[in-house]
Amino acid sequence: DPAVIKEKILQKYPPKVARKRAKQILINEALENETPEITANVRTIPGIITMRGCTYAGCKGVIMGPTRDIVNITHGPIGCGFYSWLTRRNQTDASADGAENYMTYCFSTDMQDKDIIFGGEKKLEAAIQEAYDLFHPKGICIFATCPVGLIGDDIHAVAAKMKERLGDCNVFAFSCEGYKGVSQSAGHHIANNQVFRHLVGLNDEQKPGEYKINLLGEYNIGGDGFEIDRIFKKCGITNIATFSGNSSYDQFASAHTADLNAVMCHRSINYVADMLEVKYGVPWVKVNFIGAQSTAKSLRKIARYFDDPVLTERVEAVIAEELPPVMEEAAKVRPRTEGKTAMLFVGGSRAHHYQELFKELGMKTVSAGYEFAHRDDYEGRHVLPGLKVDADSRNIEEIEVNPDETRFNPRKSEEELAALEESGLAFKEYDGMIPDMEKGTMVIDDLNQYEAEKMVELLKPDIFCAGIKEKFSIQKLGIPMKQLHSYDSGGPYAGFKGAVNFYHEIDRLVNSKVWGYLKAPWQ
Ligand code: ICS
Repeated sequence: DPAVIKEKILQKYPPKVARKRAKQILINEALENETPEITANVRTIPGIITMRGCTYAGCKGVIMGPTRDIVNITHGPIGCGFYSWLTRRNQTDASADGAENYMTYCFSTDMQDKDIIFGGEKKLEAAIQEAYDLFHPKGICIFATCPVGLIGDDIHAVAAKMKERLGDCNVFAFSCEGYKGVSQSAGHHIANNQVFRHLVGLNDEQKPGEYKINLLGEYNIGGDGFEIDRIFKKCGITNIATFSGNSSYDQFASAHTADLNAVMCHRSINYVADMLEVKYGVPWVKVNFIGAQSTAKSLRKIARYFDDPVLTERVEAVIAEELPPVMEEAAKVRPRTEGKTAMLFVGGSRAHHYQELFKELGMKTVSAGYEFAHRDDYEGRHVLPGLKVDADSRNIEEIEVNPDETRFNPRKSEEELAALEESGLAFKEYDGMIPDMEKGTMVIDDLNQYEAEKMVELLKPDIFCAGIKEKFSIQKLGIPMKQLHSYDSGGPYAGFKGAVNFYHEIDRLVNSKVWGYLKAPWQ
């Protein structure tokens, strides 16, 4: 009984903490057409070992990290740069002629005590100059870490000064101090704002190709983006820019020339989707390429938008060719996975998206939650108008965007959009994770170490999915653990080929005999 489980988890806390956590632990008992309310995007209670990361991680590591030809300089102690350096296994393809790839380097000002005391601006200036002299990149981005905000280094002034001095290099900075928001999520927003302000729209050149889209919120972890691009190519869909897996400076600069934004990770990039729509007139739809059926559904969504029989036919042909063998593979694995249970605790999207792959294996997600997503990612975007702005969210800049005087160009007329909506294509819409989960399942926001272990003890799932901080504590409980941030050493798991990889990986994990030999502390 989930109510008893919730009670058992809360028992351990002091009353005040229990009251707060109770609002973030939700038993999914949605009535028809009604989603229960959860508390999200609030501070972690001090003393609790959260699964979350920091604002700098969300800005530098998540949004800007996967771009190969921008030099990303961390202004701060060396650890911040080091731990955000490719640990997420975001891949890139730099095989094209003249393509630059700086992702294999870790750039940092390596702040020392004396920089904290006397200021680090000169050191930052020197670092930008050194990076420029070595690589002559198109762009250099500067990222603030906690001490930078505390001592008051003006990274934006340094960036502006260096941009002017260098002449042919776009230098801009992010005030993404780790403590700036309650989680990584604030860093996404800060990154979205600055990329939109300083980079999107710089290249007006029309790229060749038909059916031009941007794929927003796909970070090419374990090569996911490569598989999605393979499918797009086969369908004849042109991907102008991915934000930001396998991306380049020029992709960002050209993003406003696409005719549709397909939003994969709603949490991290919805700001860019909204800004592109307001300034340039590009509509957006939600997609999900995790799960073979979801992939087919998302391709059909894109085809419906362009509303061209040529594209629709090609998309249907690709689905007819690629989907059946994937479902055959699922059917082969299913007898060994059917009825097994999973728990998914990942950042802001995957805890939802990966439930699709488990469904294809006949597995049930008994509990899931996000580290840092907002209420709209749980309950759907209809809650947006009612969201309270608190001191922490007010701390993150909202930039005002207006239609571009010369380049605003609505891709579809009001009537066309209305007709598409009528036919079932929802624009600017995301229904969130909760409505997709079965009744009686548990949805937990900002899960912590203690709760993770308690959940495993009480519900004994067949697999637990989270990140590196959880990996070994869970495995020591005798439960197989799959990292959904970095995919351990696996992937891709997106698209059609990725789904097959995932089926085999989960089959291997949940049916391994080794876990039975482990003794959990309660045994
Ligand atoms: Fe989006 Mo880890 Fe993405 Fe999501 Fe985001 Fe992070 Fe990763 Fe996780 C992410 S952008 S780094 S889908 S690629 S910050 S796995 S919300 S926590 S679930």
